[in-house]
Amino acid sequence: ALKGVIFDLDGVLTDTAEDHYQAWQALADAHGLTFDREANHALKGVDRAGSLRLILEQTGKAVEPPKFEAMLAEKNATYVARLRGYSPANLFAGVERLFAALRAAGLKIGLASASRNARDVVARLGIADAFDFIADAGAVTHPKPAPDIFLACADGMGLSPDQCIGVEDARAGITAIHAAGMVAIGIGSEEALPDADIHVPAIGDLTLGQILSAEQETAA
Ligand code: G16
Ligand code: MG
Repeated sequence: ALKGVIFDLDGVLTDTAEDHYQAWQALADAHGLTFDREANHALKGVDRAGSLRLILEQTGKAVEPPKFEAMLAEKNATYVARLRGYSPANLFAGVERLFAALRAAGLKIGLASASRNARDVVARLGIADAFDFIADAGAVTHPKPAPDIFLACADGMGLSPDQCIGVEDARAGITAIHAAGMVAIGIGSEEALPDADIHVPAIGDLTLGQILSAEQETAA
């Protein structure tokens, strides 16, 4: 039976996905790398180093490790500066209502973000205390699309993977949820997330009823 729901952060609970994009765009512009909003889709849910590798591949450019590390730091500095403006007003509509419904149903709530800034973001959003467990992206071996962060989150909540369901807005994240043996709820269109088990346009549209029936359909 379902015992826990594990949420992605960027693009699911708040719109940091846009700030990640703007920070990568600024880095690309400063270094003459080929990048735009379209190319950014491939980066969603992908960790920091993996994202830069993708951008460099697209440009057909290689950089030495010290320069690579410096570019990661530069992107993160831009991103962190953008986070300073974050407050509870940046929490997507409907998140608190959904969390309250999950709690009332006795379900645990977990966070499985690829972001090393995740703790800071949820603190700024005012929801740090809403989670039974926040998985540490810095502590897992393989980033999404590997299952590690979702498995670590289930484990941290004291649950087995088959007792959990995952919520994601990125293809890499949906793949990670499935690799962890969990049902995957996609926030976004069927075109954007062809592998998700069910789709809702935004987190505010997701109900406890949908979560429970998604779990049952796939378990049957
Ligand atoms: C997020 C974003 C990615 C970002 C990654 C790492 O993952 O979707 O675009 O590259 O975190 O973030 P940071 O550079 O802050 O460590 P998620 O899993 O929350 O969607
Ligand atoms: Mg995301």
